[in-house]
Amino acid sequence: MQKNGGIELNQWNEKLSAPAASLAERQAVGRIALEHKHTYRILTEGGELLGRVSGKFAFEALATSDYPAVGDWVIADVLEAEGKAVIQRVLPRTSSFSRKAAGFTSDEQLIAANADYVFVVSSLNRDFNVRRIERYLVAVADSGAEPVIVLTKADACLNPEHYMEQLKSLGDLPVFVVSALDGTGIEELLALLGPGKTGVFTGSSGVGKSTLVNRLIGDARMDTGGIRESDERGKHTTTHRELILLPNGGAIIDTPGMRELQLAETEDLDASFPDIERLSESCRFRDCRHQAEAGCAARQAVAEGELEEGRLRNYMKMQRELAHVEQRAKQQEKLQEKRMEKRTRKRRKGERYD
Ligand SMILES: Nc1nc2c(ncn2[C@@H]2O[C@H](COP(=O)(O)OP(=O)(O)OP(=O)(O)O)[C@@H](O)[C@H]2O)c(=O)[nH]1
Ligand SMILES: [Mg+2]
Ligand SMILES: [Zn+2]
Repeated sequence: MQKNGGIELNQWNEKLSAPAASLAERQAVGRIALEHKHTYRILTEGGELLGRVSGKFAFEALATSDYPAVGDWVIADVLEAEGKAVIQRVLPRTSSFSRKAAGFTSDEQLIAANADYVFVVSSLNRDFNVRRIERYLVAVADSGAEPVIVLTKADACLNPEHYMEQLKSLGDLPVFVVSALDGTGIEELLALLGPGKTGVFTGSSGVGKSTLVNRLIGDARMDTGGIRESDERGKHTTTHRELILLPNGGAIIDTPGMRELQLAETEDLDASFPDIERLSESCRFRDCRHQAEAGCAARQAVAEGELEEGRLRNYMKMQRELAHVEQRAKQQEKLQEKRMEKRTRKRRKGERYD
């Protein structure tokens, strides 16, 4: 049953049936489809609602990631007459795909919650960059979702093999070659996104994420934009993350193209670079930085053509970034502690004069 663009709950996560059964009167389970200025568009069985978090929710939320994100399942009080909702609770996430928030914080920004697949989307043209894909894979690795590589614009590419070849160094990953124009690979993508499954498109601006969403739903629902001729980069057409229901029961989350994906503190390179981690064990020095140290097994593997130099460099670059983010997080923690101490001291002083 789908009414008013409503969502059929029982085909989704089985875990949802429990909270759905214990709902209070005038409460509903819903899924966050969009967020704009702290207002959320929520898909429920009864249709779409606009909602905000309750005062208690806002009071208790400590980090940005405590707030609902696109893809989240929530429990909300429904104010039927107004078509509005007040979000009380976010249900436990099965996955969270995030990045470091912009600026000096070490805060994480949730891109999508409860996705089964993160589709790392790249176009088969000059904008293709295997090292960029490698970086996205690090962010997917600790998300709880499965990474899938999607190569777009197959219709405009004479030699997809040239690009496929470069992906080999990333290990064994599912790769889809698609075209939103002539329909190549669309059925295969849809097959992954059956009832109860959610995917999220991520990748640079202009790679064709929104065009692909439109093709998947067979409707020009998302705005799409052109690309610059000079470098085939996009114009940042999509500005909001949005979850869209697919006719065959799945869901896809479209996201704005990113300039560069910033790694969050929690990220760990081991999972994405098992080859380099393995080599490191044979380096003479335990804390080898694989730069100019004697007896470096990683360098030797590069010299022998067993490891791509670009891959090793990318690994080292991300290692430096993560060290930096971690340091910043520690500094912030200390600052926070000091603030709390000061507050407690002030309060005690106050008490004495009471
Ligand atoms: N030839 C060809 N062009 C495509 C295809 N898919 C998308 N494009 C074109 O690529 C351009 C960018 O497409 P969008 O879908 O807006 O790209 P996007 O990834 O959503 O970009 P942002 O929203 O900025 O992140 C548009 O001009 C599309 O027409 C395709 O399969 N083949
Ligand atoms: Mg877009
Ligand atoms: Zn080494």
